[in-house]
Amino acid sequence: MALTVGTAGHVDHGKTTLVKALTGKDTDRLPEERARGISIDLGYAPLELPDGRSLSLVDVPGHERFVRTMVAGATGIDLFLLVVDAAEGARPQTHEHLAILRLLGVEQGVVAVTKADAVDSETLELAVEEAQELVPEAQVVAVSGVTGTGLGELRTALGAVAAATVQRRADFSTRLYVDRVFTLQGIGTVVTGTLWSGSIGEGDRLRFEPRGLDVRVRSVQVHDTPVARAEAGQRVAVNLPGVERADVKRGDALVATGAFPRSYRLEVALEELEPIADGARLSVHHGTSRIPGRVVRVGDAHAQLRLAGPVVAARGDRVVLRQETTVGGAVVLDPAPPRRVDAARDLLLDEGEPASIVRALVHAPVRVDELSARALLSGRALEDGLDAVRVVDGWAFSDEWLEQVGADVQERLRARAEASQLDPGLVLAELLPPEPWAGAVLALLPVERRGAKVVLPGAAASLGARAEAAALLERELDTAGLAASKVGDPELARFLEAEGLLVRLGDGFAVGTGAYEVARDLVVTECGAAGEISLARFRDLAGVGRRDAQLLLERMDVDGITRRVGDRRVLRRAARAGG
Ligand SMILES: Nc1nc2c(ncn2[C@@H]2O[C@H](COP(=O)(O)OP(=O)(O)OP(=O)(O)O)[C@@H](O)[C@H]2O)c(=O)[nH]1
Ligand SMILES: [Mg+2]
Repeated sequence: MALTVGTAGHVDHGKTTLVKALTGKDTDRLPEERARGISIDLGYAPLELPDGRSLSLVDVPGHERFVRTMVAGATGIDLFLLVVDAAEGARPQTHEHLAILRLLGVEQGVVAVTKADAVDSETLELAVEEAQELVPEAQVVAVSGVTGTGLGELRTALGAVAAATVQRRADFSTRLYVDRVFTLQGIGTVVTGTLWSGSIGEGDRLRFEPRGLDVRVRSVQVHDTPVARAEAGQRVAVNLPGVERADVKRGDALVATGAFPRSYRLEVALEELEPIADGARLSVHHGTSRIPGRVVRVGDAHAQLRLAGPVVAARGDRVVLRQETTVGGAVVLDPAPPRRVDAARDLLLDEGEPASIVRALVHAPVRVDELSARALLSGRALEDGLDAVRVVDGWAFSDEWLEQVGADVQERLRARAEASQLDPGLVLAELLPPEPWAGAVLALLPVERRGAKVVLPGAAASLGARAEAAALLERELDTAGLAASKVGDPELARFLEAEGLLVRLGDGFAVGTGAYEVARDLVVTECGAAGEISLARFRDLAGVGRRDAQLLLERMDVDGITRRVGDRRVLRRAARAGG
């Protein structure tokens, strides 16, 4: 498991000197850094430990003007190496860096009281005591970057802490925040960063967010050594052909395509060092980026950060909030929340239970793959969370939502059944909104699918109050014989036809089923003898008026018995064969 250790501490307290003493590498490589004798940008070096473990070391600048850079370096680290000058003791950026480490959740580390060679033993002892008070949970080691005193003990201490540290965020897909971009002659653009999660290998297709630029990885190095695949926690340099240097900058994220949302809002749990007012404007430091933002407070402990630019984050990420100084930090609850704030939802998200998170999110149906693409849950946590909901066809539905929709749907079907006992069903489009999940949810609702219709379980069409009207109509049709009767209730007509009691003709007319069969036999017989039948001939044979004869013949056309040829009809082949 690869771990990264980051320095911290006040300007000039000896961080870079100590890094060089530990690793042999001078990370102050910029001409301006050399000229001014202070660090300006982040420096990187591999650190080999006595137990064979190798760590990545990030050296940060201590000057108060470069705290922003320190934060960018510290977001990717697992352990801290806090450096305190034995003569000076803790100074403002000692405290601020320590606060930032705590806000970022970097709780494991070692304190080096350095420049031990420059003070007397009494002063050194006092400095060590003070450092121990400042960071009670960490081991304090007295060292000198110049004489090398204490370096062995410091390495051992770092090894012990590393052995006890578990890498965070390992669950998510590939994600690297760019801290450097440069061009190498004949090679092209290279970006570097700490790989937060996932892995990066030759040939991988990844995406730069938030700009949405698709790239292919040509080669990968870890601390200047080529590797086939870099793993989470490592310092990685990625060569990207076809990418212009100007296309990418510090703060961008190199991620698995579609695995993380791009958002202008972060829903967070606040950690305040100073009171942060509703509406406060501040800098939001996330990954290696810094984005201006505004705080919308939600309840006592939560907030929505509205950002001036897009951010690519995941649930559980830490951010640092700064104005002139560091005023607080926050833990991301939802990296792409709806704009409308909801205190109850924030509380649920903050509970951290996968089940309550899924419930908070699945207030409406959500695609399962979207839950992971929104960087809210992954791996085990996602599986656990999905146990709390119902999943059909890749859609997740919460029990609460299902209950509500189920009640709603039953209510509508009940009303329909009352209004229309003859046809108590509704088609899907009449029952549910035209959403992509409408088909999937049906299986979870207390309803029955019957053909194209949805009905209440066990519902059957019945005549109900219309039974009397039906009996009347039947008698009327009986008396009318081949003459067509007008039926005032089309639904009833449809129902009785389905029951085999009548045959509907055009214009709302109908005849009894027996009468229709008689009429059909007349036609078939006549056509058998004469080859065809005219309207007038049929009218005479049936003994009905012209209109009724017409309606009967048209129905026979529809039924595929006859076919019109001019003003006559002939039998269709099927009817001929059958008749
Ligand atoms: N005597 C003595 N001098 C030291 C020691 N470590 C650092 N120095 C001196 O202290 C000064 C600052 O050292 P740096 O290592 O650049 O300090 P830094 O913490 O990296 O400073 P920034 O990156 O600008 O915050 C330099 O002049 C170093 O030579 C030490 O152990 N003993
Ligand atoms: Mg330095």
